[in-house]
Amino acid sequence: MTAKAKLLSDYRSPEFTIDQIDLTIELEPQATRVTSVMQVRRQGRHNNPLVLEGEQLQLQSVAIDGRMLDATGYSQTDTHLTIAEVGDAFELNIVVMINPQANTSLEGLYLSDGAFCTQCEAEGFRKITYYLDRPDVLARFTTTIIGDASQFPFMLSNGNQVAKQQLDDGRTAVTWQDPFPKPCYLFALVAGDFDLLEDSFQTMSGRHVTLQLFVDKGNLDRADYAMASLKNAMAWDEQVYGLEYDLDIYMVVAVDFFNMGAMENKGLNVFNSKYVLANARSATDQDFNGIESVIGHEYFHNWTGNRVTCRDWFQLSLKEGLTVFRDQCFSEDMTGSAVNRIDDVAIIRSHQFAEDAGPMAHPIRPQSVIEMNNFYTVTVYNKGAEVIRMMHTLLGADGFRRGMDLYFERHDGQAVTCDDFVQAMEDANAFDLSRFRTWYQQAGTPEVSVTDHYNAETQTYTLNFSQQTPATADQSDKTATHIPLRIGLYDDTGAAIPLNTEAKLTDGNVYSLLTESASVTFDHVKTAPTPALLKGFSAPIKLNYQYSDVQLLTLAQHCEDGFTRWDAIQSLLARYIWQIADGETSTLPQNIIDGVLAIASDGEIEAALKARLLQLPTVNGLVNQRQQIDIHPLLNALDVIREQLASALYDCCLALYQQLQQPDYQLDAESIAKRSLSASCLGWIAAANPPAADQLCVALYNNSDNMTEQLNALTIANRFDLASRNSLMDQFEQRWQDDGLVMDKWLNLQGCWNSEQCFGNLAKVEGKPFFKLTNPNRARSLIAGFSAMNYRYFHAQDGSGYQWLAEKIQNLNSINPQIAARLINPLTQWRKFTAPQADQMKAQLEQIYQLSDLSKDLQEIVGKSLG
Ligand code: 0A1
Ligand code: ZN
Repeated sequence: MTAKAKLLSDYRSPEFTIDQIDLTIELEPQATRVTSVMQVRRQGRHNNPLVLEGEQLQLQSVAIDGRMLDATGYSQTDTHLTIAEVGDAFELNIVVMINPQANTSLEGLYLSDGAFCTQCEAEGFRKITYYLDRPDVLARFTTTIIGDASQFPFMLSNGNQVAKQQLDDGRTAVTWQDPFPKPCYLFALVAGDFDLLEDSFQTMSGRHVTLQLFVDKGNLDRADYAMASLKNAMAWDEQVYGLEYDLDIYMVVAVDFFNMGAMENKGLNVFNSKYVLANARSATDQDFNGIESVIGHEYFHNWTGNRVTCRDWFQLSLKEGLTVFRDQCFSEDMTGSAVNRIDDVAIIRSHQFAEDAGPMAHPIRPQSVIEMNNFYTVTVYNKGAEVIRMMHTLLGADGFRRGMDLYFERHDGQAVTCDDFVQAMEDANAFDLSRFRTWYQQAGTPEVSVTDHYNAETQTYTLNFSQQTPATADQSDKTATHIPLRIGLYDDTGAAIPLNTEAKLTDGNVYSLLTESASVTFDHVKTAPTPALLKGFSAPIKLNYQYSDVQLLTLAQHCEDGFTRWDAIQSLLARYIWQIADGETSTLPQNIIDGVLAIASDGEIEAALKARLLQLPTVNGLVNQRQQIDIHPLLNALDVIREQLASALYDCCLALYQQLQQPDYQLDAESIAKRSLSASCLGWIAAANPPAADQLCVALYNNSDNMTEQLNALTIANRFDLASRNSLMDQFEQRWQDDGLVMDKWLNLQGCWNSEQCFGNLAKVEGKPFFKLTNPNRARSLIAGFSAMNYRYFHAQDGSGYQWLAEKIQNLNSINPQIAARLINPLTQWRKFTAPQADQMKAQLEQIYQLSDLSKDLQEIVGKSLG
């Protein structure tokens, strides 16, 4: 059956609402009984029947106000239960049976390594019982869980535990009550045996909140960082937004089988264990950062998502864009470093720009959706966060806070739209955001082209801007949007020139480009300047200005804005990578090599920033700069530049590497920065002198006691296929084979092994006992390691890389459609590539599209890619 799209423009408010639901869930792996008692009310004047959503449910009984309905009283399809004759207010009692053990989609109620667990966002509650499964129906939930307490010592749900009793048959019944009305996507249930880390937090008004972190048995020594991050997040939200936690208990459960990062269920967050469990021996600095940001993210959702939720799923960015922005600010404040911004921008440029230019292009507020799970995207999340950040830039921190205050004052307890959010920002600041709203309607990456003119006589400097958004797969006509450009001018020595202009600049020299074209003139400019036009990446756009190499070197060496420095080097290197790929030149000019070397040896540059400044452009970032790519010449050009720079940087990097060694492991910002720069140096050493790097990798692997350094050694041995690569990989496997989360790192390295042997190797790795396609973390590590990071072999000339991925997708289609739809992404980009790659990729997609049981998730994505 071909799936049908739902449209934002078809939104209608619900015909019925549910004020209260009392759920009783009797746990049994293959036959769980779910009884729900709902207080239902008709909304408005109509005589329509009550239509409830429900999937994969075995209906046992339906009763209204205590009266059983026979089969003539209702009708059922695969997806709905319709009850024709209902009053204006009534009690509806429904009993269904479900099979959690057979649920490999990890949506609804399922088993994660023996523990019961739910995932209801976006539309998973309908796999638990019949319901009005939409976010604008807010009910008070009471949940009674019945099960064997010896098997499931912890039976958890949202809110506060209000009762616990032993039943006559030996089972235990635990009842939870959530005082806050909520949409069903925030419902959660967990039952299992865990180790518990407990702590508490005193809120700014003096209330005590119990904090509980549930982890798999034996993992308590990996739970402290998550707990500390939670307390930091709670304090941060009070300080920055005046937002306090609102229940007496906050629970976090870490599970091994989870499709995404984590889920903000009210009072009971469920986390992918990857974003909870960490200690120095088993986790990298990057893992710790990920934990801090995801713990923060889910906590911040309590206000931006739960207290104020979405009217419908098209408004997903209302909660996600805003909450990503909040977690990014939180991480920036915790690390106090400019490099967070660089790393956030890198995600936009490598991944979001690709989505915006590809078959799945959609605005941050999509207008048409077939499978909602396909819209948990970098566009909705990360571009959504950039859109919120632009409002923050335009309104300033105080103005943004005023807008947030008004938003909560107006909408606490409601299900609202993105427009309601923008309206609050606008009203609180009397700031016109009418043009700005385009960001919610238009897909595609705006391109701003800039020319300039310096008049030495009048000492004036003029910048001419024009903007244009290319047509996207979903929309052809685009209008001009509101683009904040944070500008700086620099003289030849790199000194900043004060900005004098009649044009209106907001706080921090931000110019609002509102029309298709506009000009700004600056006075008292004594020499022709070098402009920085998008400081801090003030808008998620592509900026075109014909910089000279010398201007870019000036910005790279002197600009006070870390992002601009990084961006300048990236632009310079990208320019020559393309020239080499196109056969226009074969070398990097000496002044650029010298410039990069000057940065590497500059003792003033903070280590974390230096590590970023020494990065080569990513393949994805480069691919996003052009319409069509001949991939192998591009990869070869990157190798040429890498080798050239490496031989120039070798001595400097070797010296730096030695200086950066730390006697013992610490997890503070400075130590992390040193490890990151040290890894970057090791990479350059490996590119210049593999045998020397091999020795260093072996020494680093054997002498360090922390995962960050060991994985750095392994990553470089793997990327440069150094002599010790196989023996280090074997050692690692021996040591960690029983630890799935750690083996994810190894699986990922196997996937991106830069070696001709990688194909035979993949088959071997798939046969390992710790590799399971049913576990999303395992599947993603190996599959995305290969297809999203191993460019040379994924794009192998004979198409075997594409075929390998297509086989995995076909298997995952029936196991876990959501994961299949994510992992197929590299194939869907086929139009970007020249022949023969494009045809080979397309052929694989066509085969997948023929599958008889193709999921809705894949139908939407493959259909759009081929369409
Ligand atoms: N709201 C969660 C993300 C999430 C979405 C869907 C899921 O399963 C289908 C799971 C989690 C967040 O933003 O953290
Ligand atoms: Zn979120």
